[in-house]
Amino acid sequence: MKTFHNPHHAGHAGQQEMFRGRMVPCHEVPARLDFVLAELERRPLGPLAPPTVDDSDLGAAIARVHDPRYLAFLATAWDQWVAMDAANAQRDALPSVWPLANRHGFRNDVLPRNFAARLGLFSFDSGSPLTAGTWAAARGGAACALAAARALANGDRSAFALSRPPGHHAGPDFLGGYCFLNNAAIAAQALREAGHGKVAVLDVDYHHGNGTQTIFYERADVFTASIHGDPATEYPFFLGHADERGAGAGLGFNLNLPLPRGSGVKVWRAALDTALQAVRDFGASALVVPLGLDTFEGDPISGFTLKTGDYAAVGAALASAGLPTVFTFEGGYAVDEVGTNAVNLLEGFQKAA
Ligand code: OKP
Ligand code: ZN
Repeated sequence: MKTFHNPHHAGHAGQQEMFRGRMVPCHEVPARLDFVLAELERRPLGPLAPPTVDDSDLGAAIARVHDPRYLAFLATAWDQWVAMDAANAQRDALPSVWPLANRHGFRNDVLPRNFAARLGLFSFDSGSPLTAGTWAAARGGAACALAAARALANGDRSAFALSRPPGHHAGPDFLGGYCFLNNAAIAAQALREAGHGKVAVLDVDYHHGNGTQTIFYERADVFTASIHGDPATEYPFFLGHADERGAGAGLGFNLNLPLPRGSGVKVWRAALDTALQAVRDFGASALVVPLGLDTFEGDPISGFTLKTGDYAAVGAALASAGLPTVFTFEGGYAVDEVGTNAVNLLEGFQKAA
């Protein structure tokens, strides 16, 4: 399995996020990726390289998944932030005001003139700081996803897009949950365009992949499934319920498997079997796995209890789908263990594939 890693990831290093009523150091830190890289160097699964995709291809692949108005905002957001006040160059941009989208009077067609309002319009939480290096890092992550999809198109059976910030919470026109560009969706769309008629996304991060779900919600060609903490009590709260099954042409092509906080490996593995059966029934010819390791018992912000020794079997179960597979790196905040857990899963996949 080739790994494409993002050389620009460390340029995205938020200082603080809003967490339970106070500002705390960001959970989503550059060291997360460094631990995975270090473990891949100890236990190689294949070549490690930065992605090589040209700029116009990359721009086109991103624009297949995200709205032009959102991309125009994101590409210049940092400059807009600093233009408001030169002192902002030392501070992360965090939103502090949001429109209530479902209330009377919300005008999605009007781009606010104030940057703070624009940042609110395009985001859904106060935990996702936008920094000087965010756009370059997010774009580098999209390049990893595109390179991984292309590796499959060239005959590889699997590929790993190792990047941060993560992507599965980013929607067509919104950021949040530490995510800015949806790497998994970009990979899935690239696989569609490489000739796969049906692509499945099976999200194993602790948190519901609300961005990915939203991107493909009305489509029948990309089946999205997610196993996650029940949004009744867990982030991102407003999406991820079992009765969200897709809409329009996409009805029946979204599967949410919410599990109670505190769930252990037995319950989680049963949900994985359900999701894998649904992927088989759908008839996908390629699979994208948004790979979060925050299902781990030691994760500081999550509530499942999987152990380091469980992940190899999870990888083997994913391999049982028998599909060419792209993995994108998502959550996992027990930084010291995230590399071991990730490589355990990927190695388990590769040995069984
Ligand atoms: C990202 B991924 C809100 C912060 C709440 C956000 C968790 C994001 C998880 N102020 N925490 O799915 O691992
Ligand atoms: Zn997560």
